[in-house]
Parts: sequence; structure tokens; C-alpha cells
Amino acid sequence: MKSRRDFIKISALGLGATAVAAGSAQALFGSPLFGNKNGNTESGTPLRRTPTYCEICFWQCAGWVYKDGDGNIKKITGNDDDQHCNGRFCPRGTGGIGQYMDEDRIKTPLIRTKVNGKDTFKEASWDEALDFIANKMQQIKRDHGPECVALFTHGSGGAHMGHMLKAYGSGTIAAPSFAQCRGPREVGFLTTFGDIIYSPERIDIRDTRCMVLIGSHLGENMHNGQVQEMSDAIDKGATIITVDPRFSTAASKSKFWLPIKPATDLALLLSWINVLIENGWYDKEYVEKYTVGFDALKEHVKTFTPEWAYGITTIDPNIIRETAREMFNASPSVIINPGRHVTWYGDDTQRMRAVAILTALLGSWGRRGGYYKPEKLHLPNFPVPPFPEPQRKPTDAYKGIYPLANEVVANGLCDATIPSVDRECNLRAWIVNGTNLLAAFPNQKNTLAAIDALELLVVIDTMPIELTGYADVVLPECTYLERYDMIRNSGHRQPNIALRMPAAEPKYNTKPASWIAKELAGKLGLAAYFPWKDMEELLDWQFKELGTSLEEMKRIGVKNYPREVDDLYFTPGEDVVFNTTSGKIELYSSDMESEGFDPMPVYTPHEEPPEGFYRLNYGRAPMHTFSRTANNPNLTALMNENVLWVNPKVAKLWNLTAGQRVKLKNQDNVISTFSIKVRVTERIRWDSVYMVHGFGHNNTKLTRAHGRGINDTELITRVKVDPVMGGTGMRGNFVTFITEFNEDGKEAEA
Ligand SMILES: Nc1nc2c(c(=O)[nH]1)N[C@H]1C(S)=C(S)[C@@H](COP(=O)(O)OP(=O)(O)OC[C@H]3O[C@@H](n4cnc5c(=O)[nH]c(N)nc54)[C@H](O)[C@@H]3O)O[C@H]1N2
Ligand SMILES: Nc1nc2c(c(=O)[nH]1)N[C@H]1C(S)=C(S)[C@@H](COP(=O)(O)OP(=O)(O)OC[C@H]3O[C@@H](n4cnc5c(=O)[nH]c(N)nc54)[C@H](O)[C@@H]3O)O[C@H]1N2
Ligand code: SF4
Ligand SMILES: [Mo]
Repeated sequence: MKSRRDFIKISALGLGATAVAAGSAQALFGSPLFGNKNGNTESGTPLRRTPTYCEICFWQCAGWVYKDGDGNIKKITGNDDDQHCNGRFCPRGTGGIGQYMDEDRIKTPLIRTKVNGKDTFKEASWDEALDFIANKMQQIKRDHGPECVALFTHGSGGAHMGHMLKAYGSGTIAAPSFAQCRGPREVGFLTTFGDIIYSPERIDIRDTRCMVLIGSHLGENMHNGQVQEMSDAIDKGATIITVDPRFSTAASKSKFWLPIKPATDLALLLSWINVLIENGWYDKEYVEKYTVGFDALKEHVKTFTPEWAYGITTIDPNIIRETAREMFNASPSVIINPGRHVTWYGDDTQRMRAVAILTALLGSWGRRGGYYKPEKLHLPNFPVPPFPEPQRKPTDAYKGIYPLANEVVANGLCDATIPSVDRECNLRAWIVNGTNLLAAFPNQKNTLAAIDALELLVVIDTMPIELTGYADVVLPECTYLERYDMIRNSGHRQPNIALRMPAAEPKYNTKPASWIAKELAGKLGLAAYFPWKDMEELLDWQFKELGTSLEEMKRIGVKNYPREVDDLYFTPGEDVVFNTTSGKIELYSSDMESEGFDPMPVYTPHEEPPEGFYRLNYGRAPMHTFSRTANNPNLTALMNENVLWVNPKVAKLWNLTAGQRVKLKNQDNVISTFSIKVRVTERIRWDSVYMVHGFGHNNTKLTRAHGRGINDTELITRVKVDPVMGGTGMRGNFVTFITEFNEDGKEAEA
């Protein structure tokens, strides 16, 4: 079937572009992994600096952008006072200049139009593009109500565009960081402890004596402060236990590596609970004082012995006992790391519940070296009129499902856009800011079906990504180095704020999201909701409310405040009321039970790869973030495509040699558009293959990223949705090799 929306290869792009040569990435790196702290050029000339916080990932490290006398950006380093980075940026943050330099950036607004019956983009002025959007939005408001306009957003732009949308009358706002990422973890901990983990995670790695990484691959997952704290903890003698079917970087630093059979983690977690309880290796006083449901739990896990788990996980029962002992010995300074991207197999909230239960048994919630309580400032809002009350809630779009989701489920909104017999179509327009939904959502066919049903698709991005090709209007945002944004207000051991200000003028005809939102609001008759003259006025007002000023923040970049309450950890014997139904830590969850879910986690087997197929496993590389850095000149200099990890046994069976290119076909006969280089390695189990997410871009305008490696998302067509909170389990997909192929995306005729 021909789609209403033809993919446009952004052919109008590139006009008037001046190519800027990228600096040598090597020169940017002080150490092989982390940037240095030095603020001088090699010749010793002092550089001028302006504060920022990084947008290359959501750790949001605060740093300094250094410029030479001509105003050229030379380098970015960390701010010493920042708790997220402790003065050092990760390789991606250091290479952030590449995003600013990238000559493939979107340079001007674009509007979809037809020339000789063919869809194409025409370059437009900001006025034209925003008028077009405003007219369409007014029409949708009249015809269907404002709630039918949704905002999908990830990153700083969300605050500005979200403010505009709420003023317009819609609260339909979602990010892929919930149901494609950390949602099951937050719900698993919320139902157990009555509180969530947050970002940055509230785990006290610095002082831990034992950390269990179950799936979490810190070191490749380059969340800055965590990686630094982990290496400090190892230096101080902490034990690391890594559970991963792949020998990750973290596994190589671990005392124990448990190469678990994929999809069986819940069995291991349950047997650890069994061992702790059966041996009395748990914090009796803590459990007695703070928890409910211990007896039921004890009964529940009775049969989940290490021998039982061995048959499922392939992990030696003695190792299960030994690692449990190791955790108990370190308790309460032990972290069963809840991970971050946890949408794996569709029963992820239950897996996270098991992690939370272990945490409670070991008494590490509220304890030094376990989980601390972060504190955040209350940030006053610039006075604006009250927002109109939406007639429909965002969750009405998927009414009656995902009962325990505590944030909006992005894929729920996506599904509710597709007209269907049993669901009225709710959404008519999407504004997509800073998220590449064709990489972030699994099952691209579903996403494309939703897009096809839209009356308006606006994409606000810095780069010509896959999604921009389907847009009605493309709006080019300038990069984080060229703009102000909202104050970074983060919860940490100490409350703190950080400023991002422009280090340079926006290149080309690009604009900040703060400006786009205000201008669009003006055209929608909503100027009263944006009463500030500009971001400087808004920020200065807010900073003054916090006892500082824009002027001071420009000088210091980051400000840490003393804690209001000295409650980083529980005090010994403290009476604590938890924010759960019972007021206690719920080993037996009443919320889960009342919604019809298992009140205590139960292991259910997941589908296994069919004959000749391997489980598609994916993760992170230290020098890239999702799909957003794949074209960054400084970072492609370090890694410009992903490779496929294949176990030697499998390579032998298939006659694959290192460096050979293959395509992949999944269980639904979807064939990867591009090919990938084989890496033969013992570091991956024989039942899986592994690749880094974010490669295989198919927009030809991305000159460094197009056709480089395989896009894992393309092959993730089967999604196991978590009924508890809507998380999209993505790791139940299986692939096989295609060794003979044409580069045009088709399998060779046999
Ligand atoms: N297959 C698969 N899917 C996944 C994952 C996976 O590992 N594999 N990971 C999941 C996880 S954990 C997450 S958190 C999500 C992440 O999902 P996303 O955050 O959507 O990730 P990206 O693919 O990096 O897309 C970000 C987009 O924002 C654009 N961008 C970057 N900076 C700016 C800016 O300053 N302004 C604007 N307007 N745009 C900007 C980039 O060009 C890019 O198009 O993906 C989820 N989906
Ligand atoms: N460099 C870099 N760092 C990042 C990001 C980035 O894009 N780049 N993104 C950030 C974001 S938003 C997120 S959410 C995090 C995600 O990072 P994490 O939360 O640390 O990890 P995941 O992506 O869930 O898991 C990847 C690991 O899980 C293993 N794995 C696969 N299947 C199984 C299984 O069945 N059982 C077990 N035990 N392990 C399994 C894989 O082999 C891999 O090592 O990374 C963050 N940090
Ligand atoms: S961890 Fe790295 S990429 Fe992420 S915000 Fe910090 S410096 Fe930037
Ligand atoms: Mo994530």
C-alpha cells in the first residue's frame, strides 16, 4: 500500500552550507576515556569560557565551553563543582563540539509540498513554517479538541514545547525515557518502597562494598558520575558481580561474571532471595521494622532453590550461593543495580520488583553504600496565567490499560493514533522534539502506520534523521552550544542548579526551542503564557528567587546548596513511613495485587530462538549515544559503525570469518537494510548476537552515518508489552545470517 506520506530525502537541504572541518578527535581527549580539566590551548594562551550543561546524553553534566580570541569553540570540559561529572566529561561530552560543527545539520525550516505530483520539501522562513503549524493546530483544536495534539520529546526542548502545548490546552506529552527505558524500574520500586530511583540514580556507588550489575553495563553505559564512582569503589576494594550473557567491560572488572542465559534473570533473582532467606542472610531488624509480607515471601520462594535456577539460567548453584553470601557480607552497603534501560522481556516490572525485594532484604535502601535520598530545590515558576484544563487526560488515549504507569506511555499514544475498530482515534497531530521515534520505538511498521494517520507531523531536530523524512514541517533547532535552556535543577546528594548559555551564535537559520515555543504561542494567541522578553529575563528572575543571579551563574556555572534536611541515609532505628499503601516496604505488593498482577514476582519462561536463529542483543558504546551521535564527526572518528558480536562456535557453524559482512533476517522475515561486519568473540554466548544500538541510518543526508552498520530497531518487530506499565520489551527478537546479498537491501536469489 502506498503511504500517504512519502519519505522525503530532504533534497532541499545543503543549500548555502559551508563545510566546517572537524577537529581531530584525538586532540580533544586528555585521557583515553575522560576529558581533561585543563583550560588552556597547547600553546598556553588562556581561553575564554562560558558555562553549559551537556545534551549529548541525559546525565546532563555541567561544564565549560572554551573559545579562542576569535570566538571559535575549542573544547568542552567538566565543571569541578558539578556532582554529575566532578570536573570531567566523558568521550561523548568532550566530542559534543562535533554536533555544533556537523555540516549535515538541518539548516532552515522545511515545509512538505508537491512538485509534479511528488512530495518534496521547500525551504521556508520561520514565519511561514510557524504560521503553517499554527493554522493547522487551530483547525485541529476546533475539529477534535486540543488534546489531540501530542508532544513527543526527549531532552531540554521538552520544557519549552511542553509549556506551549499546555497553554494551548493539551497535556498529551510523553518521552521514550519511560516505556522504552526506565519505566519498569520506577514502577517496581514505587510499588515496593513508595519512591522511584530518579536520574541521576540515587545509588551510593561511591561508598558501596558490593555492586551487582544485572544487565547494566556501566563502562559502556557511560553515565559519567556512576562510572567514576564505580572505578573509585573498585579501587577501595568493592566487589563487582556482573550478570550478563556478554562479557561486558564491567564483567572484565568483576570478581564474578555470571554469563546468564538471556531472558532468565528473574529465576536467578528469585533464587538469590531464596538463599538469603533460607540461610538467614538478611537484615532481620530492618525487615522486621520496615517491611510487610516477609512470611508470604518466604513461602513463595521456598522452591526457588539454586538447583532450580541452574536448570533455567545455566548458572552453577554454588556460584549462586557464593554471590548471595558476598552480598550479605557487604550489606547494607550493597547495591543490586536496578539498571536503566530495563524494557527487555515484558515482565520487566516484576523483574525490577525482585531487585527491589533483594534490596530490602539486604537493608540497603536508605543506607550508606546502598541507596541514598536525593534532595532537589523547589524551582519557582515565572508567573503566568493558569493553563486551561484539558477535557481529556493523556492516559485516556489508552484507557483501562497499563494501570500502574506513573508517567505517560509514549507507545500508548502512538498506538492511539492508529485508527482501529476497537479504539477511537485520539491523536491527530504530533510535535516531535529531540527524539528519533523510528529508532526509539520498536516495531517501526506500527510507528509508520501512526504517522500515516496524522494530519500534522512537526519534527524539531538538529539533524536530518529518519523521522524528518515523514514530517509535514521540519524545524531546525540550534545545538545546545548555541542556546540558553531552562535551569538544570537536579536532585543529588546536595541540591544543585546549573546554567546553559550560548557559547556561539546559532549557525545557519536555526533557532532554540525556547524561541520556537514562544513564537508559536504568539501565533496561537497565547503570548500571555510567555510574558518574559527573552530567556535571559526568565532565567535571571528564577536565579534571583534562588538567591543567585544570571550574572553570578555565568561566572560559576553550577551552584550547590546545603541540604535542608540531613536525611541522606536513615538514622539508626529511625521510624520511617514509606509512601506505599501499607506505609511499609511491600515485599508483598498490595498495589500489584489490587490491579490483578502477581503480588510477588513469578518466573515465566520466555520464547527461545528457533533453530538457526540467535537472540538479538544490543547495548551502548562508550563513545556514542543512541542514534544521535552516529554522524558526529568527532565521535565517528572513534567509531563509525557497529559490528556484530558472534560466538566462535556459531561463526564456525556458519563459516563466518572476522570482518566479513552479513545482513540479518529476523523471525518475521524482516531483512536489515544494510550489512554489518562480523566480530568473532568468546565474549558473547552462542545463543545470542550483539550490536550497539543507534547505527544503520538510512537518511542519505547523514554523510558519515548513512549505511554504516545495522539499525537494531529495524529488526525489533516483536514487542512484549509489560501489562503493568506499558513498557516495550524489545529483547525477544531472533535473527539469522544472510551471507549472500546485494547492497540494495535484498537477499540474493538462491
Ligand atoms: N532498538 C532500541 N531502541 C531503543 C533503545 C535501544 O537500546 N535499542 N534504547 C531506548 C532508550 S534507553 C532510550 S532512553 C531511547 C532514546 O531515544 P531518543 O532520545 O529518541 O534517542 P536518539 O535516537 O538519540 O534520538 C534523539 C534525536 O534528538 C536529536 N537531537 C539531539 N540533540 C538535539 C537538540 O538539542 N535539539 C533537538 N531538537 N533535537 C536534538 C537527534 O538528532 C536525534 O534525532 O531509545 C529507546 N529505544
Ligand atoms: N555510552 C552511552 N552510555 C549511555 C547511553 C548511550 O546511549 N551511550 N544511554 C544511557 C541510557 S538513556 C540508558 S537507559 C542506559 C542503558 O544502559 P544499561 O541500563 O546499563 O543497560 P541495558 O541497555 O539495559 O543493557 C545492556 C546490557 O544488557 C545485557 N543483556 C542483554 N540481555 C540480557 C539478559 O537477558 N540478562 C542480562 N542479565 N543481561 C542482558 C547486554 O549484553 C548489555 O551488556 O545507558 C545510558 N548510558
Ligand atoms: S555523561 Fe557524557 S554525554 Fe552524558 S551528559 Fe555527561 S559528558 Fe555529556
Ligand atoms: Mo534510556
